[in-house]
Amino acid sequence: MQIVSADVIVTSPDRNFVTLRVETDEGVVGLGDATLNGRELAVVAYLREHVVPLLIGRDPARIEDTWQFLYRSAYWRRGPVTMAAIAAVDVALWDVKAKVAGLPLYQLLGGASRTGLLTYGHASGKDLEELFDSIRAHQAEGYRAIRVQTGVPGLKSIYGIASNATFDGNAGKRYDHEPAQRGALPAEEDWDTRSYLRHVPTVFEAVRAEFGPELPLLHDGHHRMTPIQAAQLGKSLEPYDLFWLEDCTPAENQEALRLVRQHTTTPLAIGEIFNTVWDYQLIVREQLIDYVRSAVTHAGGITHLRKIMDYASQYQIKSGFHGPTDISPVGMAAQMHLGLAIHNFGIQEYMQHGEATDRVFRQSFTFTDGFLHPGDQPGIGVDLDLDEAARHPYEQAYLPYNRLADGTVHDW
Ligand code: EZ4
Ligand code: CO
Repeated sequence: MQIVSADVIVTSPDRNFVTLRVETDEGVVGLGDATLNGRELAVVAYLREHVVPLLIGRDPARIEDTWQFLYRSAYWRRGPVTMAAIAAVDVALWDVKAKVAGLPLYQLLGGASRTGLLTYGHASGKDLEELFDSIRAHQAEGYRAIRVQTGVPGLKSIYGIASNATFDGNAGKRYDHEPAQRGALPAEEDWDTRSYLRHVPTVFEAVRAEFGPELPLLHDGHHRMTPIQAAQLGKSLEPYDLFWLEDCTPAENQEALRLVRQHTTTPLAIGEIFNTVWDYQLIVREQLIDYVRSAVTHAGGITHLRKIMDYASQYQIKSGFHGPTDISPVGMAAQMHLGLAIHNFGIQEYMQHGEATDRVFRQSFTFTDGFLHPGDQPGIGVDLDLDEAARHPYEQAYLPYNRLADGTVHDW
């Protein structure tokens, strides 16, 4: 079999998505997600200009060889743009292979290790009342684990709080929670770590008092703390028994987590902005984390994320794959198959996409009582409606950024 075409499709139903669509001489179609939130067109150019010409005529069955060829022949390794592009090719080829075999992808990855994937949803509110309503709404939808983010007194806008979205087709509807905003410039948010560190434990105390000790609770620090501040937060949250504290430090410096780990037993999750196993090398070997936050879409596809998870498994570290709405239905489906197959699955982040997105990407996964299952359609189980996709052209959108009270740019 040969690859005869590889097209990069950019569509913006509720938000921007970049999809690679590979087709073989036997008419088998494979899809891969290449969406890099706020920098989408860089991956489009990388694929169209430098990768697609290399795919034509290749044998789609040679997945590992294609991965190594794209990674090593570029010479310029790693990085979010490169790894998202390679991931898209990788997932598209796994989709083709599984369709040719007539099997859902998870069967080729070793078969199901569980009956479904435990998920967590994003509850948020600017104050406790709004937050409690949001937690109850998520429980009513079936979620059994909840991420909790709230406003901080004195800060105007802050990461993680759902608002009534103004996206086309979703106007006035809550769209939990999409930080990127359409427009020519990124939005500016404000930040004060000391206020945050004082406020967050009071929120978790209130949530435990209202919802009891059983409900698994998660929190995302979104890279804003220094190691010693992160250690302080981890300690102050210990009485509330978090499932995890996510991205407490930026962790480009993996050693930063040593200090955090020395001071707290709050479980740590990190890695949504990492893109290779080398970003995890030290923190896995020294057991400085508990959960891997990478997504199939940003960490080199099924082939590479599986290697990260195999490495992590030696140290009892589990998956917590990144699953915000900027992971497309194609990327979500791919990581559902991987999560179903690996032994060291932990939890899957899951936010529902908007209705317009679901019309562009026809999906076969199920979400029942808080558990996802990718379904049993051959391949990854997603079809792309090209006509629907064409109805939603790309719209520029940026993630926000932070400034401190004195005007200094801070990690967002
Ligand atoms: O900010 O997906 O855990 N989830 C997150 C997300 C990220 C966005 C960036 O594109 O941190 O909300
Ligand atoms: Co995060």
